[in-house]
Amino acid sequence: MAEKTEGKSSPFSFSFTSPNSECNLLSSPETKPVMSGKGKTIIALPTFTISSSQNACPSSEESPWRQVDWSAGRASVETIRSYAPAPDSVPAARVLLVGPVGVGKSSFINSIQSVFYGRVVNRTMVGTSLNSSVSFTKQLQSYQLYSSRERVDESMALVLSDMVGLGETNGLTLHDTLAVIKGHVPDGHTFSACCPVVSDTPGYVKEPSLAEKIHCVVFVVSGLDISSYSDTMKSTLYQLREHISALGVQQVAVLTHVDKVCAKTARDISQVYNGLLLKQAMLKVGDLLGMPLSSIVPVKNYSEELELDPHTDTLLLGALDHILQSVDLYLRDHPERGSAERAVSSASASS
Ligand SMILES: Nc1nc2c(ncn2[C@@H]2O[C@H](COP(=O)(O)OP(=O)(O)OP(=O)(O)O)[C@@H](O)[C@H]2O)c(=O)[nH]1
Ligand SMILES: [Mg+2]
Repeated sequence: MAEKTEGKSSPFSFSFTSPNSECNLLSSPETKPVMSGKGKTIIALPTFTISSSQNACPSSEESPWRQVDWSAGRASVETIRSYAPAPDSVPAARVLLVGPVGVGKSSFINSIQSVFYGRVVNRTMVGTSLNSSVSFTKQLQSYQLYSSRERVDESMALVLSDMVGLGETNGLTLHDTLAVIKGHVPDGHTFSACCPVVSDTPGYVKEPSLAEKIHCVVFVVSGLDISSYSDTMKSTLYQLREHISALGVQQVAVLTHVDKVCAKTARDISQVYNGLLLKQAMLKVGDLLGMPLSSIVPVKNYSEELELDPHTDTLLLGALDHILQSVDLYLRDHPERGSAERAVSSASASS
């Protein structure tokens, strides 16, 4: 049981109750003593072992640790459907999904598109390669989201870019990823370890405009693999974070496969913020990427369903809202550049 010797609060000082019958606890929680700077606060952090066969879901507090309006539903769809990037900036928010192979990057795009389409659709190719360490997605592919099924010629002001996954031994390089973020890489480009993106690469964009650059990078990580990444992968992710931060580009992390982490959440997605296992998985994502918990959002992608589920939609929309807020922050921090570029392009258009 988590224990605190002094009444000082800590983000980690949550207590948990004994597992109830709803949540088959697999292994007894071990406790890890943690000491604060001057040794005044001692907190026992509960650690659990996640088994892939049965997923332990010890309940946390009585109330969820993050508040979600599960009834917002269609109202949120309408709000985000009419999203427009900060006035006077770019025609569409451009978001890149980055992450290890098979974590659900392509599925996330399909899931978001499904919410606005009103039924489960697969715009991106989802699957598994024969060699599971090789990414199924091979190219940079950008999708401007359709705003609905009915309004066929209307698109949203949002482009989600899918890309090759980061492999343990192969896959995307840091150099090529940064080239994509800076807007140099043409859509449809097939990545190859032996042919890094250079200025001679066909379609190379020499001077990308703000509209062509990535405004927010979404690190996608799977709840299934969160404890098993190698040191090489951890170092790749850290390096990426450092370089992307140096570019001033906003970043968000999305934790997928939450249904595989916690059985209670698998049955009812609205339980996502009630279980300790998911909170712990999100803390691990924070450790892996060096990100605060407030930058991490959990989702369950549509993977086997044919029908939409309102709670799954709400979680996906919450993640998208978080991403769009980051896009707006980025665009607000780059106002002059956008205005200058438009001034140049309108000048050249009128000459
Ligand atoms: N249960 C569950 N399955 C998921 C989820 N997200 C993705 N999947 C499944 O995970 C597998 C891989 O998903 P993809 O979307 O192809 O993953 P990716 O990151 O694009 O993979 P690569 O392109 O190979 O790098 C597919 O079988 C998906 O159906 C999720 O949240 N829950
Ligand atoms: Mg993919």
